[in-house]
This record gives sequence, structure tokens and C-alpha cells, in this order.
Amino acid sequence: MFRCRFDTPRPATYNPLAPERTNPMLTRGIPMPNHPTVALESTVISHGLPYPHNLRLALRLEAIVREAGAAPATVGIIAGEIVVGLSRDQIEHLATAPGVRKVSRRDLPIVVARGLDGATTVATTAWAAHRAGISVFATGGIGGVHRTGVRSQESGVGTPPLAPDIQHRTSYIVHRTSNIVHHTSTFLSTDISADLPELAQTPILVVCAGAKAILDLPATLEWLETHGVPVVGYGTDEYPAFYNRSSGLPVDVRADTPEEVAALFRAQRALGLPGGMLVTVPVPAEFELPAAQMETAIEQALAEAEAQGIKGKTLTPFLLSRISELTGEASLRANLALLENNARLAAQIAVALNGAAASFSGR
Ligand code: PSU
Ligand code: MN
Repeated sequence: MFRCRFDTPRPATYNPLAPERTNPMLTRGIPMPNHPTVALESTVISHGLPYPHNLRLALRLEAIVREAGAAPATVGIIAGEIVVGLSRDQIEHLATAPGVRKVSRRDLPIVVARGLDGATTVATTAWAAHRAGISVFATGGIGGVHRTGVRSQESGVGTPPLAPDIQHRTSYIVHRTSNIVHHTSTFLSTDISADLPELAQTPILVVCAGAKAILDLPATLEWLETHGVPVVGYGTDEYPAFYNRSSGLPVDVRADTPEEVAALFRAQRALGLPGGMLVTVPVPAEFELPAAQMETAIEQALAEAEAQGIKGKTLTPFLLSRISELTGEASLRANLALLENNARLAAQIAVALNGAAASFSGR
């Protein structure tokens, strides 16, 4: 069952709002409903790695998934169409075209309505993959709770407003000129990636190398706990922190084989729980970066972000690119190695899940 609408040329006057376009999502080259399949994201291609490493990596991940006996489905958005299973040309386009938008959940309607190109984050890749019937997804690092949040200033005249719950008021200056009260306050509001709520509501298994230490890792794990997302350590008892194999923070359960991971995910499904599962795999030991070197680079990148007032969707890409500039070749090599490692494991898990499903239905 192949649906390859991309094989036929699109009309020159493409209108995403045309009445016949009721479904802006399409799957391409995804073999069979029950074939083991691994979804792959495209933000790492368009925004996470420099050319030509990004293109080579994207194609290499697909090859690794195939070698392990599963089908790859790289997800992205081409001219407003959400594609699950990008073609080689489309992957090349997202790896090279300038101005490809980073698309998280809130950006989806915008790129679809406007017919734009977009690279999908963990959140939107998980969302699209699940809707295409895929339950395993491999990535490098997930987004999480940022370390510093966003400082914003508010000024006004009259009674100072009350800070909303999620904001911490860091300073409050009130002064009077005759009878008028002027106030200026600085808020520190939390920046939480849309990846986290997606994991809490979409039944998908995401394989990653943890989250980068640019994030507040304890707060990220607390968030996942509150929202019922189990965190599995693959071959480890500790939550890995992307460039580093350990973080000192415990995972909820350790699994040492793809079959063990498949059993955990099947139990989650059998219980009818709504969300997904995070499988964390440490970066291969030979590529691990020294923690002290990482911390220095992170401190510098965070300070620069704050000094330049960088926030919102540009914060994560800014921090990631500054850290890779500051840590050089070693971090690029680690990034590529862990992505390949994660894709291989995800394919093995997809195969194990499929075997389990087949033997279950055969009983
Ligand atoms: N972490 C990385 N590399 C990445 C990302 C995160 O080490 O490329 C990307 C992923 O696509 C992730 C997104 O979903 O950044 C999170 O962005 P934000 O924090 O704005 O939600
Ligand atoms: Mn954010």
C-alpha cells in the first residue's frame, strides 16, 4: 500500500486552501501498516547540523534503519504539505534551501496554510508519525525545560500587576513622581519545549541521547514525571546528557535489549495510557566530550543568549550552534555518532515490537 502523490507533479498554481486539499498530510513510501518503520526528524537536518554533514547524515540514518530491517520515514514539510517519508530530493532540499522554517506544533497551521517549507521538530515529527501509523522515532536530543527562561521587562503606571503563576518575579522597582506610581519589573518565565507536551499526549516511542545540558535536566525530568512519560535508560541507570554519558540523574527503568524496550512500550499501550515513552541511549563512549569543557561552553552560550536578548524558537538553535562552534569538531563528531547509534537502536526496537505484535496476533 503505497501512496506516492509526490510522484505526480504538483499543479503550478498550488493553493493550500483549495477545497480538494482536505488532508495536508501524506505518507510516501511507507511499506505496510505492520512493517517495522522508524520516523526521523528534519530540524536536525535544516537547523541542527551544517551542510554537507546534515545531508550525509540524513541519508546515512535512512541506510542504517534499512540495514537493521526497518523502513525509514524522514518527516518534513514541502510547500505546505506534511510529508511522512521524504524523498531523497526533498531531504536534499531541506538540507540546502535557505529559509526553511523550524516547525513546532504551533507553527503547523501556519506553514500548511501558507504553503511553506518546514523542518519538523521532535514535537511535530512525533505528531505526524503517529498519525501515519508509526510508533518508533529516532532523534538526537529532545527539547526540554530551558535553564534560564526568558527575562522580560514590564513597565507601567498605576497599580503594579500581579505576576502570573508560571513566572517568577526577579525584581520589582516602584517609584513615585508626585502622585503617579511608576513600576518596572523583570520576570523570569519558563521556556518549555513543545516536545515535552507532545510526548505526554502522543503514543510514540522516542529514542534519543537525552537532552543537551543547555537545558535544565532535573526540571525536564520532573516535567516528564508529572505528565506520565516514562524515561528508559538503554544500557544505563543514569539519564544521559547528550554529549555526556551520564548526568547523575536516575532513569525510571533500565533496559538492555530491544525486546525489553518493546515489552515496556507494549505494556503502556495495553494500559491505554495516552502518552509516549522516552528511550535514552548514552553517546558511544569514544565520542563523549569532557563534562567540564561542555559546561564552560554552555555557560558562555547562555550568557551570550541573554546579552543578545535571544528567546522563543530561536533560543535552542542559537545555543546549539554556539556550543558546536565553541567545542568544535569533537561535538560535531559526537552528534553524528549518537544520531547513528539512536537510529540503529530505534530500528531494532521497531523490529522487536513488530515480532511481538505478530506472535501475539498469531496466538
Ligand atoms: N536538541 C539537539 N539538536 C536539535 C534539537 C534539539 O541536540 O536539533 C532540535 C530538535 O528538533 C528539537 C528542537 O525538537 O530542537 C527543540 O526546539 P525547541 O526547544 O524550540 O522546542
Ligand atoms: Mn522554546
